[in-house]
Amino acid sequence: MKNAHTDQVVGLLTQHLSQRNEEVERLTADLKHLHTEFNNSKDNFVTYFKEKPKSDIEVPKHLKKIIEKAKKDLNLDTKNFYNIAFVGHTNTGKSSLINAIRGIDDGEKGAAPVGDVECTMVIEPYTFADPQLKHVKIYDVPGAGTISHDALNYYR
Ligand SMILES: Nc1nc2c(ncn2[C@@H]2O[C@H](COP(=O)(O)OP(=O)(O)OP(=O)(O)O)[C@@H](O)[C@H]2O)c(=O)[nH]1
Ligand SMILES: [Mg+2]
Repeated sequence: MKNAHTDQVVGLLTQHLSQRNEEVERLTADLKHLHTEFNNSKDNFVTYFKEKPKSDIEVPKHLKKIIEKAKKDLNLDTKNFYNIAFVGHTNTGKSSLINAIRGIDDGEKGAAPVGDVECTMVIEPYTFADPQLKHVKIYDVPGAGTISHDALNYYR
């Protein structure tokens, strides 16, 4: 009787373990897939940006003045760099996203400051340690919808 009971318990445990194993195998396959996708995206990113821009940006006539001012104020070099800005409402994760893309933790030296209260106060450029991305600058921009940056003017 005792043996039959033990056999039953062992049987149930074996079945449980086998189900868990299948789950782990499924998750491992998913992770591998995500890893491959991530690497492919990163390769595409690097391939696209590794050479400097072929030409300077084309500025529509009516924006020439404002672009010239922005270039001067931000020391913006559109001939040698791809300049990418992250804009959006405050507290929506712009700075966190920049840190993630650059592969550094929030709070690490050189990371964009991250926080729950209006955090980024001035436009700040960030570069990549990877020499293949030496022609890319990403700009962390203050968020909209605050007293200092009201949403209407911000998006304009
Ligand atoms: N749950 C969750 N929280 C996030 C995510 N990304 C960022 N956060 C948190 O959201 C808060 C604001 O993140 P920031 O990256 O500073 O947001 P921001 O858009 O740069 O904010 P401003 O500089 O004020 O414009 C922080 O507490 C982050 O930890 C996310 O994907 N999910
Ligand atoms: Mg920010």
